Amino acid sequence: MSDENGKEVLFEITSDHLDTGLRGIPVGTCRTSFVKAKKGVHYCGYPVGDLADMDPEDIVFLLFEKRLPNRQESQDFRAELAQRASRLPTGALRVLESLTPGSGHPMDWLSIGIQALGVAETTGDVRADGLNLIARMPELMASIFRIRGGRGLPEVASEPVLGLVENFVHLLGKDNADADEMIRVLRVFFVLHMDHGGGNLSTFTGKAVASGWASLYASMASAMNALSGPLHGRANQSCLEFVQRIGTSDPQEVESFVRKELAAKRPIYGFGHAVLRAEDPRAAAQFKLGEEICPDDENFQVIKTLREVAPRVLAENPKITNPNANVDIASGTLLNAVGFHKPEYYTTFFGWSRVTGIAAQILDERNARGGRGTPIYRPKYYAADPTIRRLD
Ligand code: AMX
Repeated sequence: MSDENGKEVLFEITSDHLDTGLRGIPVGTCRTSFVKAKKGVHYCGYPVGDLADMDPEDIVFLLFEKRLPNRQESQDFRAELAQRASRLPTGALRVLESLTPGSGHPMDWLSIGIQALGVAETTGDVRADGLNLIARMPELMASIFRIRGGRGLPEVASEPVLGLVENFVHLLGKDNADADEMIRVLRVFFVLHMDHGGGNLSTFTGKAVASGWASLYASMASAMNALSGPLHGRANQSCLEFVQRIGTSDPQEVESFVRKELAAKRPIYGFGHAVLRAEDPRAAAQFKLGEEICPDDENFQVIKTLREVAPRVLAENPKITNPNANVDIASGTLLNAVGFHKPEYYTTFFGWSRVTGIAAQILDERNARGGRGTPIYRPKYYAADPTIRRLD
């Protein structure tokens, strides 16, 4: 359908769309990724499941350059990231030392840490700032884990040449055999969570703030604050807590637990999605990894049963548009199985990964319209009283 000027009509807006959180309303275009209702997220055209086992650095390159690197480019890009990480203004991380260990949520620390890095060094070049932040995230993440846990800044020197995930694990002081499984799980987690279209709350927030020409760091800190909410990124924390409450992998007992939760009007964590209408391929990729890493883990047994039982029960309610497993069903179980036993940190892993997609999208919007950038965000609100409704 076209309007009187011959422009394609994408969406008809009625008063029913007001106060629905912009749900489904077209806003812009996204060059890094799109989400298909049945097939999930695609990064620059690649189904995310096909990328899950690749080097995270190559996926960072993909989201920035819109193509995978060749072997030489891959090596050069890793070297570039290592070089950027070596210029970390380490004093910025000392801001975290002024916080009381154990206080607040780790996502608050992540946001403060990103802001502090921005205070120490913002170039104003969005690409450089984005890549600097990506390069510096492993040290920031490890510092949050250590300082918030009361152990101070990492005792070992950062070794960015190891790779983003590998350096983080090294900075945690885990250079033993357990580190290999930790690295394996984190690498897959990292790739699967890097981007998810343009309209999810944290990405949208980051781009909205950046549209006023706030710095990349300020925009990213805002995005992380958006991600911290329990309806958004913090669901991965809630999901493991939920799985641990079930405490059995017996199908009948799991079904009865699910029914009781629904009767009590509580969510069945790890199921449902705003956009997807099938099982999330990111869930499938993590189940596959779990079969290799921790097939006998108690929580893994529970989520395997849940994956069979919950969709059938949820599908009995016609209001639930997607009764299938989402990305959060397995991530907490895998992280717990390889040694990350505190669910409150799981959203920081999500945030760490998402920094890449958000930075790449902010860069794309800054470069839009021949370099003039996407205009400052300004959706329209109507007066709540219909008698005085008019355009603002
Ligand atoms: N458990 C219980 N109720 C559910 C449900 C679930 N897993 N999934 C959907 N519903 C309910 C909704 O709460 C809504 O109820 P309401 O009409 O009373 O408000 C109704 O079914 C219709 O919901 P919907 O249109 O199918 O989904 P939505 O876009 O409103 O919600 C989501 C999507 C993810 C918030 C929801 O499925 C949910 O709460 N899931 C459980 C929590 C979870 O796993 N969150 C992580 C999602 C992945 C992510 O984005 N990080």
